[in-house]
Amino acid sequence: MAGASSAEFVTYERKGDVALVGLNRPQKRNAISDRFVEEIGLAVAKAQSEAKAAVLFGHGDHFCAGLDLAEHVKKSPIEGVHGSRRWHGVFSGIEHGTIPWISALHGAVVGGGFELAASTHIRVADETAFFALPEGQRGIFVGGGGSVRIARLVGVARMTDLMLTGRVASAEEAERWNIVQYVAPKGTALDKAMALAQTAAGNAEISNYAIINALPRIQDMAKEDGLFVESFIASFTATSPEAEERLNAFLEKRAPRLKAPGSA
Ligand code: 1HE
Repeated sequence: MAGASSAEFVTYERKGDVALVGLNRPQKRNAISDRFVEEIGLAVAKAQSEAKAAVLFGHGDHFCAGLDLAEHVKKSPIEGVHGSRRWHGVFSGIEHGTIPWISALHGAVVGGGFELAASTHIRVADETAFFALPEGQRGIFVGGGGSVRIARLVGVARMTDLMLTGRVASAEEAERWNIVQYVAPKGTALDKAMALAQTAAGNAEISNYAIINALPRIQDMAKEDGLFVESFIASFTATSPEAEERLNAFLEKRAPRLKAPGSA
C-alpha cells in the first residue's frame, strides 16, 4: 500500500506489533468490489511486512455484506472467474501468510464477508454479529473460498443447510457451530481481537508460522503423513535459538506459569 491515505476502502494503522486493517465502505455495508479486494491485498502485504499479528474489522454497523452485487451483475462469466480467483489469491495470502490474523465481527458477516472472515485464524464475534450465505437466493455460488474454508469449519451438512435455506445464524449459534472462537459483548469485539493479536504477537515467529501454515495442511493429509510431517516441524522449531532461549526461560523460572481459568 503506497501509504494508507491512498486507499479508498481500507484503513490501515499499526499499534506496536499489531496491524489494524479496517473495511471502510460503510455506506455499501462494506460490500467488496474489485478495487476493494485489491486494497485488502495491499493492506495484507503491508501488515505482513511490518507487524507480528493483525486484526481485521469493519467500519460502520456491519463487518461485510459480501460481494459487491452491483459490480458483479455486469460481469461476463470469464470476468467472474477471474474475480473469484483474485479473491482466492488475496484470502490465501491471509490464511497462508506469515502472521496470524484475528477478525473482529459485528453486524452482517454475509456471503463473501463470511468467506473473508473464514480466511482469518481466529474469529471474534460481538453479540450483534449474524452469519449467512444467501448466494442461493441471489442465484450465485460462493466464490471467495467458502466451499473450502467454511465447509471445513462447520462441515458440509451445515454449510449445505446455510446455502439452501439462507438461514441466518446468531453469534451464539456461530460459536456452537465452530464459525467463531469467541463471542464478546456488543461493541467489544475489536478490543478482544486486539488483545488476542497482542498475545499471539508475543509468540515465537517460527511457532506462529508453523501454526498457521502447517496445521491446515496437515489436516488435509493422511493421518500417517501428518504425523510424519509434524515430527520434522516439531524438531525444526525446537532447535531454533529462540526456542532454546524460551525453553531455558521456563526451566530457569523466568517465564510466567500457566494459570487455571478463574484463578488469581
Ligand atoms: C450492497 C450490498 C452488496 C448492501 N453489494 N451493494 N450479500 C448479500 O446478499 C447482500 C446482503 N445485504 C443485506 O442483506 C443488507 O444490505 C444488510 C443486512 C447487510 C444491511 O441492511 P441495511 O438495511 O442496513 O442496508 P441496505 O439498505 O440493504 O444497504 C445499504 C446500501 O448498501 C444499499 O445501497 P443504496 O445505494 O441503495 O444505499 C445496498 O444496495 C448496498 N449494499 N449490500 C452491493 N452485497 C465471492 S462470491 C461471494 C458471494 C456473495 O457475497 S453473495 C452476496 C451476499
